[in-house]
Amino acid sequence: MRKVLTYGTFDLLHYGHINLLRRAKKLGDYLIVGLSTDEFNAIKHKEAYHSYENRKLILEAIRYVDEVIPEKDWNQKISDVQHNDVDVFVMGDDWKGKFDFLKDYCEVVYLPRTVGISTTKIKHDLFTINNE
Ligand code: C2G
Repeated sequence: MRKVLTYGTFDLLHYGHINLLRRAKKLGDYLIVGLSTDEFNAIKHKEAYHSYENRKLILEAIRYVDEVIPEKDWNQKISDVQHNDVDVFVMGDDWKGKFDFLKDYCEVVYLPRTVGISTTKIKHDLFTINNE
């Protein structure tokens, strides 16, 4: 079984996330998502609308996702790859080059981001609509 691993916050789930997860799953047979905890989001200077538990609930309902594990810090990726026998690590290409150190442990693939959508854009647009 070819195992794929990706990470993210996946807040206010949108089609950019789904495009990423669908393409990531196509690279193997089993997709693990390292979901950023609320505490790790604070380290990433991100504040998710949905809690970790609710973001996990949503991700686990997606047909492409086989398993969700917590992403608690920047330094767990090598051990995650090793402990889960991961063959392919995947991220959107806004992260291109940032995780090349994982090439010693598995394949590393950066996929083109979906243009025109982001959680930040959703929040901004909703704020604008409600304050016009
Ligand atoms: N993504 C995408 N297209 C978008 C928006 C997001 O392909 N329009 C991808 C990102 O590149 C990432 C994944 O969807 O691979 C999740 O995005 P975020 O939830 O924003 O994750 P991020 O904050 O980038 O966290 O250790 C890695 C970090 O946890 C990544």
